[in-house]
Amino acid sequence: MELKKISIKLAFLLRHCREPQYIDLNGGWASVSEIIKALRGYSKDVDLSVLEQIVAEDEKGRYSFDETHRKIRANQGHSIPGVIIEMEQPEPPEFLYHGTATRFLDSIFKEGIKSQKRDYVHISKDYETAVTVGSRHGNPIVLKIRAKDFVNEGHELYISPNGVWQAKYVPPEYFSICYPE
Ligand code: HQG
Repeated sequence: MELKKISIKLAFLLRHCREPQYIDLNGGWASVSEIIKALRGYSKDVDLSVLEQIVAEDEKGRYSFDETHRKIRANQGHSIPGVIIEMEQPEPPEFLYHGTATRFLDSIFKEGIKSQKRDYVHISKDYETAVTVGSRHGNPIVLKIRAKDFVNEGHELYISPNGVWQAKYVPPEYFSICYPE
């Protein structure tokens, strides 16, 4: 089985799988040997070196090992309730971006940007990344978020270990439609 497909299964196990419960909620870590066992159900060739290659080559840095390589986790994107990944809260740039699809706009402007099934709303550092994220859902559109004001006015904004900005919720007063310059 090609690495891309194994990586998709790995993302499912580490971020979304409820049954069986592999994940230590505190830190989001899973045992590498358990994960290898589970992935062998899909491809009998999976071993530590395959996981090491996936972790090293993932274009978004989705996963990391602990220092012993006995534990592995997804750095963000979980839907498993209660997973706590320690995240930093650096000073944000003035603006950040959220990519979505045009069909969600009415609802987003009414309700704000919600995390939906995931633990956090994912926020991109640039317009281009946001277009890519939004395209996954249909006709993309980018919302420009007043990130500095958001934080200065008491809201929490985090950055995941692989550099994705995240918030629990973004109220409508902090964003507007962003058109390319
Ligand atoms: C939308 C990928 C209606 C929201 C990407 C989004 C990203 C609303 C969708 C990461 C809404 C949720 C996350 C509201 C939010 N009404 N729709 N009030 N509030 N939405 O997939 O941000 O490959 O959970 O705009 O690169 O698209 O998984 O989030 O369109 O970084 O590593 O509801 O997933 O990374 O969709 O993507 P998602 P997302 P990975």
